[in-house]
Amino acid sequence: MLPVSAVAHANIALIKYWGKAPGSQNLPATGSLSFTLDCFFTKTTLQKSHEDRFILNGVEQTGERFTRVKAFLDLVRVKNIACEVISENHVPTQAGLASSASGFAALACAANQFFALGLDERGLSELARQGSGSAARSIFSGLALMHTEGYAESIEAPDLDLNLLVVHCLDGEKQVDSRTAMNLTAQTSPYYPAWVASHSADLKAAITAATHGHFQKLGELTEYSTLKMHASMMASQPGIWYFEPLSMAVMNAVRDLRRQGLQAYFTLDAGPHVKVLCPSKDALILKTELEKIPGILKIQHAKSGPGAYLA
Ligand code: 2P0
Repeated sequence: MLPVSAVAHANIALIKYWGKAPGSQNLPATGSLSFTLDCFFTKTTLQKSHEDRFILNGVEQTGERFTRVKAFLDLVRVKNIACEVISENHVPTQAGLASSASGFAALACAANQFFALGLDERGLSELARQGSGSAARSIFSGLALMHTEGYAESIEAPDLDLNLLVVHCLDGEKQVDSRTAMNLTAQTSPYYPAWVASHSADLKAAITAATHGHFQKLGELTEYSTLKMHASMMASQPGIWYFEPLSMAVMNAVRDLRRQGLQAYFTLDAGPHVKVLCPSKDALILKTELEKIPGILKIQHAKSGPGAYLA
């Protein structure tokens, strides 16, 4: 068996996934809508080995990270073949920038070829989901719609000009991983049922906005979804928040700039970084203005990225 390499790009949800359906299949409690980015990706090589190993950015992984990769291999391997998984993350690992999405999407794509599984895009998406929910969306380019049934599909939005400014607010890995945080939210937050109950209306409205090219409406729903998600996790016991003072400063600046006539909407995931949705015409001026906030580490301008592919 020859080694197989695959690349998948990270995605950022505009309408968030936060919480799982009961059961062991890693099905989401809600759908979601995401945007695959050009600038962040994972390249993964799968090859036969004498034992399972996971090497990430040149470092052999143990503990939870290895356990999740091994469990994924158990789903796909044939004839008990042991594998070495060698990944290069061109996205900060565990910083709330969707490294598990690109990671498991790349691994699913490589495994499909390596073990000759014969999966189509939907099958690949379902497989990637079992590694990480958000990974199901990274199989696709541009906008991807995740269904509660556990697979994603591409959404065509020809009249939308989407850009994300990724504003890096703090170095380092997050304190609480998203899986732990979403499970705690589901178990303890009184606002979680309201999050789930109100989600499908947001998702439906966002799909309509995207497919009709209504940038402003999609932006408003993007901010709404992220604030609802964070509000529900803040009401967990103990409360969880990923915002840092700089994150708040960027969120305030985005709203100020919007009042000045620019089109900009923020979203935050399980980390302190702020992503700002904007059209191309406003990207440069927004980047220039946001870079003036003291303490900002860097701002990357992301556009639509490709779906997962063999490399
Ligand atoms: C999302 N996040 O929709 C949401 C928003 C983070 C905040 O999906 O347990 O790593 O592996 O299915 O996909 C992060 O959670 O969780 C995530 P698992 P995942 O992008």
